[in-house]
This record gives sequence, structure tokens and C-alpha cells, in this order.
Amino acid sequence: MPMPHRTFAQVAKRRLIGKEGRDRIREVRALLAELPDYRNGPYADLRKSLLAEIEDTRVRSSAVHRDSIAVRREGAAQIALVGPPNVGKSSLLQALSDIQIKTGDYAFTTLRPVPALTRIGGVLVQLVEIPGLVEGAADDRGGGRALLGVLRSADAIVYCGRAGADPGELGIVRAEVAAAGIDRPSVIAATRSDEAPPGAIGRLSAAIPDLDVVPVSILDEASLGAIRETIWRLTGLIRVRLRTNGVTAEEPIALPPGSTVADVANWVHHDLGGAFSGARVRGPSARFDDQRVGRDHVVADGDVVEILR
Ligand SMILES: Nc1nc2c(ncn2[C@@H]2O[C@H](COP(=O)(O)OP(=O)(O)OP(=O)(O)O)[C@@H](O)[C@H]2O)c(=O)[nH]1
Ligand SMILES: [Mg+2]
Repeated sequence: MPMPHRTFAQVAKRRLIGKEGRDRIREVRALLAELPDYRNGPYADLRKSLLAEIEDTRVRSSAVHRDSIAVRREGAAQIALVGPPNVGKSSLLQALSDIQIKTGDYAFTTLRPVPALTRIGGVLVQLVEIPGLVEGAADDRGGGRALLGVLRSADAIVYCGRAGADPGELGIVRAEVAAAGIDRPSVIAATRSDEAPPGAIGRLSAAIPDLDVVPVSILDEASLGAIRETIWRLTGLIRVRLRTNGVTAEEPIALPPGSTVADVANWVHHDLGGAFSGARVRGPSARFDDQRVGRDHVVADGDVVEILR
């Protein structure tokens, strides 16, 4: 029995996450080899789209110009790490994901945006380090316009500033972002907090009263856990787990707040969106376990939803 084609499509998508260039093409070939060899129907469509994926990947790889800084969006949300040079953005990105990037005790180690995926409560979130936003960036100083362009597509911003540094440095960066007309949910990560003198976090909070300040050090696991939670809250998304045939999925799906049972069904599959009778819900949005609800029922973070056909 071959895998149902919908499952295959989901598996394929998952296996291609984070892969680019030669790796991506290799994975697509492996998937093609596993695909049942039907000439018509959904499997044939899948084959066609996988073949197109190889072509697209080739085009993308040959088009990576030296000055191209575009970032391919992945995961449920994209969060930008922005701040002055040398504050520890790359180190934080590295501590929260499993990529290796250059870090260094001098300014401008990172010259272009670096994306990395991190898993928060079972959901993949993309973090992107935006390097070198200097004063005048909005007027294209230091190639600022292209960097701000990348920032424009982010869902939220983590402003990174050294816990012990002059808060004015972050003020400059925020002013450039504002001058570019970019306004996103934001927090301040007070980085390298293990090096900060006593009282530094309090002074930073006092200087930037409009944003939450979260101290973080790559040497302190608890602070990394806290910044993950902060990043999750910044996405504004909610997590819902699906239940099928009495089994609750381990990995949640991420949805915008206010999503309904119909949105969950749509996420499972577009065909299903119209053809289901309701759901059974347990969790924060239910009055009791396995409450029977209609398609307009609004789900909440932490719900378990069983779609009824
Ligand atoms: N003690 C301490 N040092 C840190 C921490 N995070 C980063 N560093 C050090 O700070 C220096 C700069 O770190 P990077 O991660 O390269 O900083 P960055 O903001 O990415 O720098 P650019 O890309 O050059 O703008 C390195 O020497 C790191 O080892 C931290 O939490 N604690
Ligand atoms: Mg860096």
C-alpha cells in the first residue's frame, strides 16, 4: 500500500524544509524514487510538482548573486534579530538553533542576513539575523535599504542590545527602522547579560519604557528558554493539536489567534474545509473534555481538536 498522496505531500514538504541547492535536489530525487509510478491522478501531479521543484532550485542556485540578500521564508513565523554590531546576535541565533555561523569579537562579522530555524513548543519558527543596521540605514547607508527590505517581511522584531551598553545605540537602530516605516511587535533582548554590571537591566528598561526588556546570555540556559517563550508570544500565534482515531498528534499546528474549527479543518486539507460536521474539543476553549462544537467555534492555544466528518 503506498502512502496516501496527501500524507506524501506533507512528508515531502517537511523533508525539504531548510534544504537548498544540491541538498534540496538530492532530497527531491529521493522523494521521486519513493513515489508510486502512476501516470495519472494525484501521484502524477505530485511527480510533476517535484520535477518543477528541481528546476526551480536550479534557477535559484544559479541566481544567488554576491549581492543578493533575499531570505526564503520558512516555518510558521519569521522573527528578525536586529541591533548594533557585536552585541551577540549571531551567538544568540546559534544558541537557539543548530546552525554554525561566524561570530567574532569585532564589529560586522555578519555581512548579510542569516536565517535559522528553531523549534518552539513543537512549532518551527524562522529567526533572521539582520546585520549592520547603522545610523543612516534608511537613507541606504551601509546598504541599509536592502537590509531594511528583509526586515519588512518579518512578523516581529527582537532588538538586540548589549545589556551593559548605552541604550542610545538601540535608539539609533529603532529610529532607522521607524524611518523606513516598519512597525512590528517588538521586544528588547538585553544580550551578554552575564557581563553586565549590576543594575544594567533596570537602567535599560527605564530608558526604553515602551518595550519589554528580556535579559539573555548564551551561557545561561534558563535565559535562553525565557527568550524562546518571549519570541513565541511575539508571533501572536496559537498552538492546536489534532486528534485522529483517538490519537493526539505530538506536533502542534500554528494558527493565527481567532482561528475557528473551520480554519483547523482547512489547514488539514482544503477539501475537508467544506465537508465536515464539526469537532470535538478538549483544552482551554472547551467547557469540558470532548465538547461537541460547530465549525465557527473559536479555538485557543493548547486545544486538542478532533474534526468530525
Ligand atoms: N560573555 C558573553 N559573550 C557573548 C555572548 N554572546 C555573544 N558573546 C560574544 O560577543 C562577541 C560578538 O558576538 P557575535 O554573536 O558575533 O555578535 P553579532 O551581534 O552577531 O556581531 P556582528 O555580526 O559582527 O554585528 C563574540 O566574541 C561572542 O563570543 C554572551 O551571552 N555572553
Ligand atoms: Mg553576527
